[in-house]
Amino acid sequence: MDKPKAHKTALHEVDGIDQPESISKASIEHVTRLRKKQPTAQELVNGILNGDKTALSRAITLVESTNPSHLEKANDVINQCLPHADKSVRIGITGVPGVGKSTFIEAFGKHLTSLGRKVAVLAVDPSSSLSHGSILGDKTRMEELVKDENAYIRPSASGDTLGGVARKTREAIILCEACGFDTIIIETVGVGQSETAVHSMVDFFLLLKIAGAGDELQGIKRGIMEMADLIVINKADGDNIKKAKLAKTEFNRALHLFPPKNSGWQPKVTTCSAITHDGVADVWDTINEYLSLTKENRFFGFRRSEQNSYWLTETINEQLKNNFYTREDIAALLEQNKKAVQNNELSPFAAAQVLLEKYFK
Ligand SMILES: Nc1nc2c(ncn2[C@@H]2O[C@H](COP(=O)(O)OP(=O)(O)OP(=O)(O)O)[C@@H](O)[C@H]2O)c(=O)[nH]1
Ligand SMILES: [Mg+2]
Repeated sequence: MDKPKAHKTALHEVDGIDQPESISKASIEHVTRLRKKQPTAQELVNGILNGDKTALSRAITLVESTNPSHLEKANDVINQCLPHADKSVRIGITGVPGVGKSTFIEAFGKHLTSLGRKVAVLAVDPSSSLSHGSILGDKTRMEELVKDENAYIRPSASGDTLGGVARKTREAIILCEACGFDTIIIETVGVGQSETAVHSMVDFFLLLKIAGAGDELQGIKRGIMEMADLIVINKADGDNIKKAKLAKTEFNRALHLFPPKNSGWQPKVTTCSAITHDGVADVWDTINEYLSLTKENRFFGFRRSEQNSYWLTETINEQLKNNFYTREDIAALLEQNKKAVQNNELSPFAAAQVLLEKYFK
């Protein structure tokens, strides 16, 4: 190939040699074609049912995609996975930043895989949309679990709304279960509304705490404590053991003040150390007690079907809202009406009516 003569300036660098035609074009095209080839829904489903984690990851990516053309394929995959998805236990774990969630999940997850269970860890963390989830950085905190072939760790889906992120996680649960993971751990940071979303997709909800300076019960949102089936006081090691035991007593007392749960389960408090692993096995024993009770009194199945109908309406709400706000004509009219409302020229209700009428016409 002839190249135009380069100007002889001080900035000119020596030309490299041209790639021999025979290697480049054909093989590069071939590789590109292979890379671009997207597996079909059926290929993904087959892979997932065979326990293939790569297929699982690709399917979760598909489910998370915001590209409308992926929706049909994603739904196809999920529907085919659904019949294989009901043999698991789903555990939600929440706690404020620094309480030791990642360290605990590493210890707990390793304990579970040592018992022959297959563990998937997912996260609901809408705040991490940009950084793509703290779990990624966490891979160092979960070093052993990441390497464990019976474990699968996936960072939080990204998205604008908690509802969107949560729905994608719920679908990811189904895919993980179809892939053979029988224990699903959903982690969330205990700072916002995300606990409620996680609570509505799990069988068992675990609140991780650390012993403070006597004021254990302050600063916890009552709602979160009410959701907990088990409060685990972490970092009960070294000098902290005594404080942790004291906190346990206080939490126990507080829990007894709550009305009894529909599950028939009396929430418990326990201490553990994610570092020394003391008490980690007890957490799993407690979850098993809960499972025996709620399977016997049928609450387990009842709750799962309640959750299914909740997610049906949630998904409709979410998609209607999205569709409404992203329609260009609506967005323009909304902007216009907002001004009118701010200037008291139009009541908020009248403005809403106009917009909804336009939308549904
Ligand atoms: N002494 C002691 N330290 C712990 C224990 N568990 C976690 N830590 C330490 O606490 C710090 C925070 O732990 P993480 O596991 O990252 O906490 P996290 O809840 O995942 O934090 P975020 O991801 O920021 O929400 C780390 O320095 C851990 O080593 C424990 O049981 N005992
Ligand atoms: Mg963490």
